[in-house]
Amino acid sequence: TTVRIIGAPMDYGADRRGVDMGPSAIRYAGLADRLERAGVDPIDAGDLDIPRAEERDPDAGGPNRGNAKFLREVEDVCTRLSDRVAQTLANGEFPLVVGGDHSVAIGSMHGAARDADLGAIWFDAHADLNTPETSPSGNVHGMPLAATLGHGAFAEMEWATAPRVREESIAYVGLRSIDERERELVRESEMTAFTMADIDERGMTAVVEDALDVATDGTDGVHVSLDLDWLDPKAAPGVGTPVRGGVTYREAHAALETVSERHDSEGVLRSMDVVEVNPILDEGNETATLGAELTASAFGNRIL
Ligand code: DIR
Ligand code: MN
Ligand code: MN
Ligand code: MN
Repeated sequence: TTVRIIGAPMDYGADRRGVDMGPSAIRYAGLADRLERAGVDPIDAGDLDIPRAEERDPDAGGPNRGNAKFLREVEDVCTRLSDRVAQTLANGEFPLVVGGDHSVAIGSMHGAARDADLGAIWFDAHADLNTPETSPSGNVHGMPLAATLGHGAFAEMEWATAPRVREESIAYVGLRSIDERERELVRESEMTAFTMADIDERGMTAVVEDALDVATDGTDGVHVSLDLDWLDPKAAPGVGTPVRGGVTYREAHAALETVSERHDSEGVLRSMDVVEVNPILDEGNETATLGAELTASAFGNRIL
């Protein structure tokens, strides 16, 4: 497999500046070498060109956009990212998107679902289901799944909505911080939500096997979205919105190893993103290193 590394140094979607340095930090942590050792062929396609947020007006999108900062800029980046991802797949390569904040996932999934029915596994502390109408923060990184599903104002945004991603093909793993409006939506939706409590009770491997069943059932492939705040802040301090009580270092590896085993036997993986690493908040680049390690685990890296 050829894995094309697409850097997306986007920080429009998050409040804490610095997440735009995520792609550099993850590369510096040896992403390409680790992938090579895992047995795949990495090609580093460099970064998308993304103007600095300080040169932009967060409210330039206008009032009809609701409460969603830098939505115009996010649209521009995700439109280009979607094309890059779709092109990568058309060339028979695997798109690995390295963020940047989680709003990049809108573009990754849009591109990966252009010519395929796409399931998704969402490794995240958060539900990412807010819309410009419901968001308490106005940060688009809390909205990517709502955008993909065309909720609220996103229904009119073709650059965001991916009709070939269906609710019933989405599984959350590790949820523990959900806004009030999101809680109702997750309960009412056909998405499958495995919270931290499910992991406590059943163990990571069993939960991820179930998540894989959900995301592969009736789809052509699975998108894995890895938000580093999924992990406990002790293991991954370099994120903008840390939440206590997260996944441990070893549980995280077990999860991605489970994905890779299913991929080896059934070829289920289609695309992946690794997001929310903020080197300014990190300690000795350990969160970026973990992002690189976990990606290698997803592609088959093993202890023995
Ligand atoms: C929060 C935080 N729910 C928001 N979301 C984050 O701003 O909408 N997602 N951090 O990963
Ligand atoms: Mn997220
Ligand atoms: Mn998160
Ligand atoms: Mn819906």
